[in-house]
Order: sequence, then structure tokens, then C-alpha cells
Amino acid sequence: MDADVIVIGAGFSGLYALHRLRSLGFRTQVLEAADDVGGTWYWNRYPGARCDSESYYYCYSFDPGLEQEWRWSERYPGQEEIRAYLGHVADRHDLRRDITFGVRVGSARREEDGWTVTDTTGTSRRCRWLVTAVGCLSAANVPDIPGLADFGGEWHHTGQWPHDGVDVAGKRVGIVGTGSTGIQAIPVLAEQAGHLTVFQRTANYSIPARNAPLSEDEMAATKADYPSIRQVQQGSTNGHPFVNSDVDVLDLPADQRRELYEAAWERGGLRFRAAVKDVLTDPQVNEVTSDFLRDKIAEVVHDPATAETLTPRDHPFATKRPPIDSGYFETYNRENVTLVDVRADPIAAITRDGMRLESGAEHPLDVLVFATGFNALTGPLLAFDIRGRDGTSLREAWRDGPHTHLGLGVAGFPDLFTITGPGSPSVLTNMPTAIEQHVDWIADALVHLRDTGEVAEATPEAEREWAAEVARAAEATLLPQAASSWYLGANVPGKARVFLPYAGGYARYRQTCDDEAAAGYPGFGLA
Ligand code: N01
Repeated sequence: MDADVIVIGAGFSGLYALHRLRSLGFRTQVLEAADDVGGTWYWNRYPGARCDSESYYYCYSFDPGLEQEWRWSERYPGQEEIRAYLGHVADRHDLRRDITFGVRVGSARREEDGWTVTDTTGTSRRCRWLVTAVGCLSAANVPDIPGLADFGGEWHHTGQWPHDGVDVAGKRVGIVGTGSTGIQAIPVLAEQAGHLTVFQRTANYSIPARNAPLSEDEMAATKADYPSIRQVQQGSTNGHPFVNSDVDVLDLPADQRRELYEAAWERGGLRFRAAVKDVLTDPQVNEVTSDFLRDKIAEVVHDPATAETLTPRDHPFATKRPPIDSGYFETYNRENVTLVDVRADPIAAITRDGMRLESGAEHPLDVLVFATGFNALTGPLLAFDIRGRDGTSLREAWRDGPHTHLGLGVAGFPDLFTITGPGSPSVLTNMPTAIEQHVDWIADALVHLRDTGEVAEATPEAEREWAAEVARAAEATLLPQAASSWYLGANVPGKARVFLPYAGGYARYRQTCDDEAAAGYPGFGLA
């Protein structure tokens, strides 16, 4: 065996997995396709790339010394700052010596006593346990639009942005997509480009981020308060350090409602959602909240027709991952920005000169940006060929949608553990919180397996029960109402429609995982 554990990926998940497993005495090797650590923060270098969670909690909690030592510069950390942070963590814990960079895994095959992991150059490595740390949003979704190969300009997906940047100064730039990424990139591209054309299919809600530098006093207060911040996160629905308000907005008179929403709008950020209770479960509460946000678009955007095109009416607020922004709607007041509604007039083809719509309208472009998202949760795991017991292929096993036990293990794939896999809360939570919980749980499980010599493989019964619980949790919310959501796999043509993350809440999920371990891992049929 080359290692006890092979971990695939060196982002937030892989780095912590390496640290934790190594400290427990497991010989651990990390394989990483990039030439440095960072994962999503290594690849997503598009203009405006920044985290939507606030810096003081979008970070590790496992190392109190690190919490005290690291200094975040802004309320929301930019991509480079997070990449620097992860680089610092790698150095602080001497992680790089067990990471092989520039190695893309091509396949992983289950053998009698472990796993053989083969990279795309044909080199194989053997281990007893395989842990995937491949992220949830790392498989780029580039739409299959006829003519892309003939485009005479340059095109890029935001998740594979060139490291040297893209010079858009004075150029005609087009961007497809108005999800979190597009909404971050559009204001920055508009400032740099000669002209920016935004091709919007689904109008989106967005809340102002209200980003700002962090003062010494704010940082000092946070550092002094970390134990209680972490405690709130652990007991929360989504791993954030704020609790949902218990205000029933429907009980309030109109002026008080307005006041409450205005205050939340002024504070900005993802915590807007927490300003009233039941926003994701009560359709009436959601509609009142959505209306407030729709009115804001009309207030900000000068041209009424553009404002109307930007106004989301086909899905309730926060049923698609809600973006936050810095000057997004204001950008449409600029002279050099055009909004094109490609739901009304769909994209027909990409030509040598730009974009052609079904109406025949042509939009000449020098640079085309795809902010078109990812093949979420399953894409990164199916990007390489995983073969389980008896040669079973994961792609085959998941043809009709993923099935897992707790998002951590898959029937037919012994001793494979998937950090933030489908069926875990992952993307519905603050990711570092979800990641630490998964890594800690997997580490404890591996200690147990090392001690007993047993093999862990999710049972089909446990998978069925968990799938029912994942579906029940989603149905208890308004989340499935967003028909085009990537939470449902709806953004990728041909992908099975299954609600992918667990919507039952982080704290409840953590308890379920703890109960599974305390009961001796019954859903993993130890043998
Ligand atoms: O991707 P998305 P994203 N023709 O899938 C459109 C995280 N994130 O990269 O809605 C035309 O949300 C698509 O339209 P529609 C965060 O979890 C985090 O923006 O499918 N349009 C949509 O507008 C986020 O949710 C942060 O109709 C097409 C857009 O492209 C997740 O990543 C920052 C199209 C895709 O939106 C993904 O966000 C950024 C087509 N053929 C992202 N195909 C931070 O916290 C797709 N679209 C930092």
C-alpha cells in the first residue's frame, strides 16, 4: 500500500482531511490536479470573485491559534485572500509534503483489500481507504451552444478563469448567466469593458453585500468571541453564526414590515434571509419578502423595461441560492451595459462574430464569458471513473440520480467516503462548517475501522431511508419550487432531477451522523 488513505483534492476539505488523518496516525496522501492548494478558490479567478459568507466564519474552526493569528481584511474575503489563507494553513500545518500537485485522477478501482487510484498519466497508487474531497461546485457547466468552436473571439467559463486574467479593456464582452457568479462578475466587467451585454435566462433576486474593510476593533471583538460564534454555528440550520428571527412578518402592519426589511437590506448579505421567520417554508411570508426585493429592483434600475426584465417572478426568493452583490442592479443604469432576455428570445447559435438569437438578432462580441454554473454535487464525483465492488461503475449506479447514506458513503463502494457528497447539507450551509463536520466524522469512522479491521459499505436499505429523508426535508420547504435550480440538477441537460443536498438543517444532520456512529454504524453494514 502506498498510503492508508488517499484523499482526492486539496481545497478546504482535502487540507483539513490531511491534517486530521495525519494527526491520527494515518499515512495520508493527497492528489490534487492544480499546482497549488485552494480548490474552488484556486480555479475561480473571475473578476469580482469573492465569498458570499463573511470572512470571520468562512474559515476553519479546528485551530484556535489560526483563528487568532489570521487577519481578514474585509467583511467578505476576496478569492486571492482565501487562496492565501489556505496556503497559510498548508504551511502552518506542513501539509504540502503529503500533497502531490498536478495530478488528475482518472480512475479509482476497488480491489479485494483497498483502492487503486490511477491518474491520467497512468500512474497508480494503492490505499486502504479512499476519501473524495472534490468539492460540490467544481465541474464546470459550459452550455452546448451550436457554433461555439467557430467563435472568433475568446471565451472562458468563470470556474476555469485564466490565471493571467483576461484583458477586456475597451472590448465588447458578453456574459451568459446571472447566478451568484454572474452577479459578482457583471459590475466589475462593466467597469472594465468597452461594452457589456448580459444574456439573462432567469431573473434573480440579489441582496447588497455591503462589503467593507474590517477594522482592528471588529477583528479583535470577533477573535475574543470565537468560542460563542462557533457554538451558534454548530446549533444552526445552515452553519452560519446567526439565528433565524422569530418575527412573523404577517403579524406586522405594513410600515413595520417595511422598516424591518429596510434594516435587513441595509445590513445586507446572506443574513437578510434570517430577518423574518419561515421565509423558506411559508409561501405567504416568502411572497411578502420577494415583493420587497422586487420593489428594490424597480427603485434602483432607472429604465422601467429593464427593471421588469430583471425582476424575478418565476420562483420564490431563496429557492435558488440567493446571490449577494456589490452594485449589481445599479450596473444596468450604465450606458455601456445592455440586458438581453434570452428566455424571451433564446440563444440560437454562437457565430464567428458573436451571439445570434432565435429572432435573428446579432450581438457582436470580442469576449464571451460563461457564468453558467456547475454540474453540482455529482459532477465532481463522476468526472473520473470510480469502480466499486465487482467493478460496479458509480456512473452506472447513479444513472437515475445519486444515492448515498448521509452523503458519506455509497452502497457497492466499500471504504469510500465522500466529503460533502450528495445527500449532505453541504451547499445549503456555510461550507467550512459542513466540511469540518464531515472530516471529523470520517476520521472517527476510520479509527474504528482501523481498530476492528472491518470494512464499511453503505447498505441499500440505509440509502433508501436516507433518500426518503432527503426528499421529505426538501418537500417541507419551498426549495423544490425553483424549477431551474441546480439544487435539483435542472441546470444540466439530461441530468436526473433529484433534490441533491439535505435541507433538514445542519444541526439536525450532525446529530443524525453522531447517532449513526454511536450506534456502531448500522447503515454502513460493517463486516
Ligand atoms: O451558477 P448558477 P453560478 N443559456 O448555476 C444561466 C456558488 N457560488 O456559478 O437560472 C442561458 O447559479 C442560468 O440560468 P437559469 C453558489 O452556491 C458562490 O452563478 O438556469 N443561461 C443561471 O443564470 C452558487 O449558487 C459564490 O435559467 C444559462 C446561470 O447561468 C453556485 O456557486 C460565488 C445557460 C448559472 O447560475 C453556482 O453559481 C459564486 C444557458 N444555456 C458562486 N446555462 C461565493 O460565495 C446556464 N445559464 C463566492
